[in-house]
Amino acid sequence: MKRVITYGTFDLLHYGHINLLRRAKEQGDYLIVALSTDEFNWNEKQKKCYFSYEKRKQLLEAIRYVDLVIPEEGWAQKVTDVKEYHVDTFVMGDDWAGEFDFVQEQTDAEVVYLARTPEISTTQIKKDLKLNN
Ligand code: C2G
Repeated sequence: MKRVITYGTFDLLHYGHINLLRRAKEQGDYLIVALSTDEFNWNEKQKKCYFSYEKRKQLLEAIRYVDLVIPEEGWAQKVTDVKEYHVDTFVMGDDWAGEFDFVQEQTDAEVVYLARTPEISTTQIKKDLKLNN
């Protein structure tokens, strides 16, 4: 069974995320999503999530492509995650291209960067909502 992992905040969940998760699942048979915790988002990414970790986890677990959701609590867990979960393929959107090549050097996993879905982002959604209300 080919195991895939990907990381992210996934808040507000939108079709760009779904496109990523669908293509990540196509890389194997079992998809693990390491979901950024509220603390990690705030302390490391200065992102204040609209939905809490528990709510974002619930949303992700309802997606047919997702088999397991685990917490992402820090930048440094990727190599251990890949080893602990016997991951074959590490997937991220290409806005991260090159940032995680070390995973391929330090583990047996292949690192794959997939094209982001253009035009959609949480920032854009928030901007549009502000404009239209
Ligand atoms: N994504 C995408 N297309 C978009 C928006 C996002 O393909 N229009 C992808 C991103 O490239 C990423 C995933 O969806 O692979 C999750 O996006 P975010 O929730 O914004 O994740 P990010 O904050 O980049 O966190 O350690 C890695 C970080 O946790 C990644």
